[in-house]
Amino acid sequence: MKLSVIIPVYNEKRTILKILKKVLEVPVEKEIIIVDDGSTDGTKEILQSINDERIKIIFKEKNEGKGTAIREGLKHITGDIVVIQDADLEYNPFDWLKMIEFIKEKKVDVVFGSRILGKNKKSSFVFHYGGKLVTFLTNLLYGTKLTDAPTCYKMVKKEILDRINLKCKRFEFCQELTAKLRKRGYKIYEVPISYNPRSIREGKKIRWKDGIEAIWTLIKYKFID
Ligand SMILES: Nc1nc2c(ncn2[C@@H]2O[C@H](COP(=O)(O)OP(=O)(O)OP(=O)(O)O)[C@@H](O)[C@H]2O)c(=O)[nH]1
Ligand SMILES: [Mg+2]
Repeated sequence: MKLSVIIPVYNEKRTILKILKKVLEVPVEKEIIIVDDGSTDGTKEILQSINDERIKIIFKEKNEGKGTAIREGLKHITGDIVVIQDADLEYNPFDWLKMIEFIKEKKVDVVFGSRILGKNKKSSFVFHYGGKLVTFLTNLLYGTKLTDAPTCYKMVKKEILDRINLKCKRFEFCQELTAKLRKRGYKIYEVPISYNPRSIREGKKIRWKDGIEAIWTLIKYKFID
């Protein structure tokens, strides 16, 4: 089972090489697709200097958001299962091993990595409770029993993604994918993962407006597709 890793990146010069090194170290058959979203802080130049046949890099001219970058990345994948990896160091790619094991052993299609089940240090107040609210609404609207709906680690079989038409532009990727998986009847399982939250000062780009968009996305896709 080959894993396709999509790394959307925007202005992450401090962490991009560190996370890439970790991603390469994970002992699993994989392809790595980085989508640079018009970075202006030097990330683009760092990526341009990489010459490694294991890594495919797509450069977008202008910044259009994480969701657009992921959709671009999805056009290039050839693996059997897909995961999104942020270009910061909040998530640990070695957690994929547990997730892949779960998919293989239990013969399931979708596994989310839960930061809540993983008993990690909490993010700052707004991010922590914002995440809880999004999880609560997801469970309410889509009949799930998730503990961490907005997790970045959503591992899905490619054949299922092929049946889903995503329209997201920014961070609402998470909610659109969850909503559409559920509307097509897929059960979502969770495994505990580790999480090392960063602050806005350390480069976090998500804001309260993205929380509103997340909630709106959950409501919208309940009624349309
Ligand atoms: N392609 C692209 N990536 C972005 C953009 N904004 C943020 N990212 C990337 O998305 C990832 C997550 O951004 P963060 O700011 O850490 O936000 P987060 O709270 O971890 O976000 P989620 O995991 O998406 O809920 C990082 O790898 C960023 O570089 C953007 O405009 N375009
Ligand atoms: Mg992050």
